[in-house]
Amino acid sequence: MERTLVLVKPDGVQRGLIGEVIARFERRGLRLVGAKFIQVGQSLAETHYAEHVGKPFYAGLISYITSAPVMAMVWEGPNAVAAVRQTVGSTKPVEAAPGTIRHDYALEVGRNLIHASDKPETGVREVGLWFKAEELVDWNRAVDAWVFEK
Ligand code: DAT
Ligand code: MG
Repeated sequence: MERTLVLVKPDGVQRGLIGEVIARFERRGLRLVGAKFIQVGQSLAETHYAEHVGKPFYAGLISYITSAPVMAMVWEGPNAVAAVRQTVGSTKPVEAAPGTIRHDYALEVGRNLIHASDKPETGVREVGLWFKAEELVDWNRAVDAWVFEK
């Protein structure tokens, strides 16, 4: 089953939106397999955002993600990466489709509430970066057969 990393970023935590984000993924049918509430250090932030080194917004991005606690989660399901990105919405909140999290709760790209892995390979890398194997739970829900076709 495909897995994806989701972070409720510091603005989402401060604004009391952790529950709202979780509720949307639960309703979508995705299965939670790991979660932790952490203060992100410099080194994890830099490794996570390595692809953005050198960009004009890089310094602001690192200070934003390390500025207050984040809620880190792993969600799984068929096409979990694409499904979560769709529910999250476009990077710039004013370009995000109505009904997406970024549209409904954000205005600025530098305060866009949430991170989600962008490709299945990124999901594998990011889940491995943020979670130890023993922090992830393999489990079955009673409703799985009504959400997952196979
Ligand atoms: P996403 O978070 O949708 O995967 P990304 O990986 O391109 O977007 O960028 C990571 C974060 O960096 C993004 O959530 C917000 C910030 N960012 C991206 N492009 C930006 C820009 N043009 N100006 C300011 N911040 C930006
Ligand atoms: Mg990204």
